[in-house]
Amino acid sequence: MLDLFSGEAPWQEPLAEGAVIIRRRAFDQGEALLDEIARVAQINPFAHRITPGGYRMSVAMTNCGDVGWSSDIRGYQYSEKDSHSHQPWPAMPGLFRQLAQEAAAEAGFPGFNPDACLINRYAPEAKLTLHQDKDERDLQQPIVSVSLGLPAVFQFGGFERGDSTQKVLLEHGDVVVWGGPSRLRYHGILPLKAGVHPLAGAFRYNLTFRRAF
Ligand code: MD3
Ligand code: FE
Repeated sequence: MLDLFSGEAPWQEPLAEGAVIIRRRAFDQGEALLDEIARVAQINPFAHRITPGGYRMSVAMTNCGDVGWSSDIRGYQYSEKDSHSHQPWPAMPGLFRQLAQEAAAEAGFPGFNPDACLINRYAPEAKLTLHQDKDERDLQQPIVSVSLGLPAVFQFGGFERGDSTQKVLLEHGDVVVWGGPSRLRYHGILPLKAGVHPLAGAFRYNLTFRRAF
C-alpha cells in the first residue's frame, strides 16, 4: 500500500515534480537550530536589506556559510563577504549542514553540499513577494528550506509570474526540498500573521540551504 501518512513524524508530502515537504523533519532539533540562529546573528545581525528598486525588505536577513546572499541598491548577489560589514559570514553550524544534507538525500538528492545558508526572519506583516531563485551557478542543485517558529502561508506558482499558485502552510520543523523542475518555480510568503510561538516568540525563521558557487 502507498503509505502517504504513517501517523508519525516526519512524513513526506509531494508538492510537485522535484519538490517534497518533509513535515516536522526538524521539529526535534527546533530549539538547537534556534540557538544556532541566535549565535550567527550575534556575529552578523539580522538586517532589512534594500532592494535594487530602493525598497526596504520587510524580511530581516543574515547568512552563514562560505557564501551569503544580500541585496543593496546596486543589486543582489552572493559573495564571500557581507557588503555591509565587509566581514566574511559566520561559519555554517555542523547541525545545519547535517540537516540539509540528510533532508536532501531523503528527497532523492544525495551529495548535496551547501556553501550558503540564508536566514530569513519574519515579524508580523513581513512577506516575500513572488520571485524565482536563480542567482545560483548550478540550478541542478536543489534548495533545502527549514521553517521554524510561527507558521506562514507559502505560495507556490509556476514558471511565469502570472501563473496560478497553490497555498501551503509551512509550520515549525517543516523541511522542504526544491529540486528538478520545481527549482525554478515562482514562490513567496504571504504577510505573517501575528502570534506567539513557544520557542521563537513573535517570529518566523526560515533557513534556505543553497549551492551558490
Ligand atoms: C521554491 N524563502 O529565501 S522557503 C528565499 O520562507 C525564499 O523565507 C521563503 O523564498 C521563506 O528565497 C520560502 C521555500 C523555498 C525556498 C527556495 C525555493 C521555495 C523555493 C527555490 C525554488 C523554488
Ligand atoms: Fe526564494
